[in-house]
Amino acid sequence: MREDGAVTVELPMLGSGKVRDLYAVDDAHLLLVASDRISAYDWVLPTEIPDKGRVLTALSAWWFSQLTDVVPNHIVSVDSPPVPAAVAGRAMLVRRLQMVPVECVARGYLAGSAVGPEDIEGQQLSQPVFTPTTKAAVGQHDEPMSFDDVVATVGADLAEALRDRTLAVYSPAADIAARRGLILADPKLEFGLSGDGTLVLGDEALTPDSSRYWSSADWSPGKPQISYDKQYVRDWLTGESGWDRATGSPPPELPPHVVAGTRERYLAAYELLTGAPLSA
Ligand code: Q0N
Repeated sequence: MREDGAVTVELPMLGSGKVRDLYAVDDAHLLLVASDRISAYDWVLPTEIPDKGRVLTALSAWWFSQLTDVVPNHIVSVDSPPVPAAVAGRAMLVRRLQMVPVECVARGYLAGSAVGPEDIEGQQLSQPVFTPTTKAAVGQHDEPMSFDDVVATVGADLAEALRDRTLAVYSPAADIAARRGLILADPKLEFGLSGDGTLVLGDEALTPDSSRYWSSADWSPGKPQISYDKQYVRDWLTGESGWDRATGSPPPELPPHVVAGTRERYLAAYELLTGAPLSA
């Protein structure tokens, strides 16, 4: 491990997102690594959150296992070889898929840019809606796609399958979250096709980085809802820290108490959902 805590994985890197990295293992497998990096307000913050990568990888793997009857997924293993020791616990060995270039959102509640002028921030929709977006490159924003846009991109059959599978995943996932006192507002799913044309759930799934989670007890439509995990760090950034994000200057380092508080929230979200603490 390097002095700054970064690790090198001796595999060809295929891509890197704000908080995750993807490596090639062989013709049929990839290694998807969740880092401890955290993003907020479109920035990757300069301070890492210890255990965040392990929490998100374990949570994603847990969700995949909860949903095996609803959708096949790309996971092969989380902790067995050939996962390099340097990324143990936060790397997922996955089957290589042909990814579908659509971000599939199941929207049960309105939040963020989905809130129109006539809408109430945080309101529940009478039924969940498929609201796909483009997959933007790093630094760009995903743009809404109409269903016809999806049809034009992937064809009618696949567009319908994406919509149906996305909504089919939402219903049991939202029920599971609700039993633990959490609202799953708008999960974003990525699908791929396996060699035989089967639609497979890929990427990370149903983590707080890819879906808004709200505490049911605190839900109060008409104002922005408190995100379970990141609100703490956002509040510090826009308050106490003195950072003025309007100037375009990068966010400051997080002080130890904010790192600790944020880490605890990620661990608590994992424990609340799965019913067990993350193993050491
Ligand atoms: C894949 N992404 C997007 C940056 C980009 N199972 C798979 N097979 C083939 N390709 C992909 C997967 C998966 N998952 C997914 N790009 C390629 C997401 N990221 C992930 C992290 O790094």
